[in-house]
Amino acid sequence: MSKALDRSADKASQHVLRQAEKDSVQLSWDRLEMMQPQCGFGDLGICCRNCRMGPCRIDPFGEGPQVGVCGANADTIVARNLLGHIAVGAAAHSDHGRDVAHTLALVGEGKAHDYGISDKAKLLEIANIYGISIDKKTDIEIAKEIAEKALSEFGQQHGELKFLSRAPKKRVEVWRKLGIMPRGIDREIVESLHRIHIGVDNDYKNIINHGLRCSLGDGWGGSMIATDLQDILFGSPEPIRGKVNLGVLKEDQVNIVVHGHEPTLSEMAVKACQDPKLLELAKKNGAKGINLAGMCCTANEILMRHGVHNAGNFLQQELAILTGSVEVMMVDVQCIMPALTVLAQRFHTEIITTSPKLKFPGVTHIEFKEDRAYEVAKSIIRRAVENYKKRDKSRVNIPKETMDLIAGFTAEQVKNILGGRFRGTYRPLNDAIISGRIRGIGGVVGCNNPKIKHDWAHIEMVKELIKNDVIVLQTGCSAIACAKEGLMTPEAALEFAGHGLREVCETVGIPPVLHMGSCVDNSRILIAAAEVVKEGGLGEDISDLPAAGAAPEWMSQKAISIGMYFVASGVYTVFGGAQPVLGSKNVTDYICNELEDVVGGRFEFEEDPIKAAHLMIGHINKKREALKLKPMMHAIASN
Ligand code: BF8
Repeated sequence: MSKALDRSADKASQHVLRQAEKDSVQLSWDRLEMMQPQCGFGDLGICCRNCRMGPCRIDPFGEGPQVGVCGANADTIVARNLLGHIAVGAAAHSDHGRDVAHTLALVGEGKAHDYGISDKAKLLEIANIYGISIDKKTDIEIAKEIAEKALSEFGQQHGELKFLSRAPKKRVEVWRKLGIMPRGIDREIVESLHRIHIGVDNDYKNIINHGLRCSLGDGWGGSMIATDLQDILFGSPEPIRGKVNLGVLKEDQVNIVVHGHEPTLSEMAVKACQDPKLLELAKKNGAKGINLAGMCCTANEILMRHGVHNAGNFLQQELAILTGSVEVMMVDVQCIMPALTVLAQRFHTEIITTSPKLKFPGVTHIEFKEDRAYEVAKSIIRRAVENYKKRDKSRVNIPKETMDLIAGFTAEQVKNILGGRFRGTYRPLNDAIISGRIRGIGGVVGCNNPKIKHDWAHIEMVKELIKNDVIVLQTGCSAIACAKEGLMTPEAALEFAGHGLREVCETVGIPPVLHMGSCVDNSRILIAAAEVVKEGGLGEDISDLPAAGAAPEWMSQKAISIGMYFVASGVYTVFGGAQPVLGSKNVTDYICNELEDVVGGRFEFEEDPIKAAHLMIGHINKKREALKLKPMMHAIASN
């Protein structure tokens, strides 16, 4: 019997999964099965490979060793391993931010002619936050200073990261009191690595608290720099229509899939696909056009800004190649499966790496350079156009499913849409929450994971939340999952939202689920939360808000860093499945209970998406009560 229905909730993916079964193609789901049973010590976080006295492992049943060779116990080992994950996740996001700042610096120096300043308002806003005077300066001069300031924050040794001042005052006080204001982005990551070296930090709370600090350097630092500087360079997103799912691949066109995270190159690919000479060449080669489609977070970036169609999320990267219709999959960094190259060899698909940070042995590497960005993009598109001739049309098998969506809801756009472009304000949102039309705000983000039926947990959770009048903000692969289900159309409010939320969505003309971008754009959710606090009537801190976060299908280290900075910012955050901490009762207790008294937010682990949604709703209700808000206008929906 086919396993496709158990593996994915998405019809397009099921279609390709069935084909893969027929052809005996090995995919991530199969590799997961082959990996069983997975290492229980790793799962519980109680193995340590940090030095050559080890590897050590703690016996979870209490019968064998309870300390490693150096004497580290389960608490120390689990906390250290978790801090390692946070540091890696924060590094990935922040290195992305660094690259964007570097591109802006090159623009400022006149060395990256293919880019310019696309959002002057954002340029001035960020200059103001950084305290850069704009008097008698050109945009380019201001951009140069912003880039220098942003780049300096990576290696900054003392003081505080500037963007943290965008958080509510009370929140900043919490961080200062606890001594977890990040000083520099890289500094906190390096210190994390130092602390987990053999014989350094042994106090699990001290280790986790540094994890909070390091993650704040991601959310309110590296990721926020990535988001805001990308807005300056490429333009801030505005609500825009698009299409999502594998059906956006075209049978009669050259298909190029851009996969990864950093939009510096994919922005150029968007332009290069419209190059008249390349279009002409495509026609000469028998194709009707050049079709660019995105995958994972770089897809979210170009969808948000240009409406470029989105071919799917993390678990669909292998499936896209299996359609036999992809001429080139061009990748940059993060979430690129090493399995792609083996799979591509079955077809004519060429994988092209573009970042010096990510190469595959024997795979074409065309290095991206900011100073000749358009040229590089064109050369890759040309390869794809030439490769079209090698496509075996008899093996093309593109699922027909696509779905419309509206993307492009930034913190600023939500404000403008609610309050009107000329008097942008969060007042209507706050009032809707205060009056009991909207119960609260849910941030549902994160990855896919073959351990959980693809997309299923995202969709179930989000439907349950909106049914109960919780407006949902989304990013990353989670956003793509719900977009495919049709939850990001205004009509979705009529079909799926509770009465109160539906009224608000109908009045304003927005979907009940708002696509806020890629994973670095979780920083947009932080800013939106800070704005809601600033607007007044819902407490003085993010931790006062009737709001909750979730990552129902999480798998990456970046997801752990994101979760940590949400918790550190005061948000109750539910992960669909435990982080590797259960081997230490103390660490689990600290991050899932005690942290609430420390930073106002905490983790919860719950695999069942409906139960998880109700945990979020319960938390939101608790916050509503604490704020003495009016009862909800409409009763809670039953299951
Ligand atoms: O950065 S959601 S699977 S693509 S890690 Fe990766 Fe997870 Fe997708 Fe976006 Ni984020």
